Amino acid sequence: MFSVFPTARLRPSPFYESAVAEGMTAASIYNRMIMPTSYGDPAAEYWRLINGVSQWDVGVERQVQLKGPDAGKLAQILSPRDLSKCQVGQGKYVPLCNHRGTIINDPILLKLDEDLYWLSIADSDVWFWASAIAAERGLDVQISEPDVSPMALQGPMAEDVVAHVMGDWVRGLKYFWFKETEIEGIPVAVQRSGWSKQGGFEIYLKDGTQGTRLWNIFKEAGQPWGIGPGAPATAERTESGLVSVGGDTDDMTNPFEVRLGKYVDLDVADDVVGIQALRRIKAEGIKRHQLGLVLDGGIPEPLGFRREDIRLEGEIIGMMTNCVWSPRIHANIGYALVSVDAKVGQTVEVMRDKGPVSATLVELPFL
Ligand code: THG
Repeated sequence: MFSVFPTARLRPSPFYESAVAEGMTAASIYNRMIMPTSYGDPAAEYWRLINGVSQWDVGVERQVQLKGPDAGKLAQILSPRDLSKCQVGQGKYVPLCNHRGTIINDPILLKLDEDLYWLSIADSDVWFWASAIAAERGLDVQISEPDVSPMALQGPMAEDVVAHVMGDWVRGLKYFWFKETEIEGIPVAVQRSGWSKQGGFEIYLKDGTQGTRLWNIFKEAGQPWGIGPGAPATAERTESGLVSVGGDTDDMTNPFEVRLGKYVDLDVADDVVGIQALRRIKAEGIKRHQLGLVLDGGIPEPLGFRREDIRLEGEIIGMMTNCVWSPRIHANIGYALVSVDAKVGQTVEVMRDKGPVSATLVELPFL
């Protein structure tokens, strides 16, 4: 057993004390913060997400705020997805690419006002990136990381719990749309979103001193539905085909390789970062693609510290980027980032630490 001590550098989330009180047993680092990953009973946590409602400390999903006359302009320059029709109160899933078309983050963009946006980021320093691009392009926009921290409620019962606390209006929220409001005087934004395909909401806390209070309001309200703690779930997200940028991608991965091409609009303006490279990649055709893997063997054998090579007829054709036991498929499943010559239905070998394991390439998502 070892302890982790939050510091100014390894920043605690406003829900950190709640996570510890709930019995957190494992955590990861994300955006230089502690992200709880387990509460000691993975099976219970998984089935609660699939059948009930699960409460997550995802304060690590930091907001990069763009504010000022050129905020909308900067948002569009940062993302190859067309944002011209995005309305105030709407959110959109937007890949961010560098000048080579490599995906460097995949935030949810929230348009709070005509001159105010948040990028709810995955694990990389978008604050630096946005500041540098804004300065180089001479834009009139302030970039900051505001005191905003999401808490997720995920699972088929999440809507009942959130409606019980907030009112039935939340049932009418469309996917990724949000509303700024208060809960017992605590300022929040409520959005239909979350990193699972089981449905649910995220409550963006806008006052970091109120984390424990907000956590407990939902914990108490959720008791009739059997609410309990959980975390972004590797098994569920893999079954559901969600991409983890930085995990499933490397420093050469473009959006087309990992099934994110539908979030790239090739006819956005020429000043969008990476768009020239993305047009070229699209025209030339991709060399790798992301497929699912179902591995032989009946016991859970997750990925270790490294990505593992995949071989087809003795030749390395790519790598397995994640691997997890699926309680619903009853197999170890994972993602392959492999040559486009590799096709669904083929049998490959994954070079695991204990030796080669046979696996079948399948279409994503699994479920
Ligand atoms: N919520 C919030 N911030 C986040 C995440 C989140 N920041 C980090 C990370 N997650 C960002 N990445 C994703 C990846 C996928 C989705 C959301 C955020 C997602 N995708 C759906 C899909 O792929 O099926 C729907 C996308 C669509 O079609 O619009 O939900 O979870 N606040």
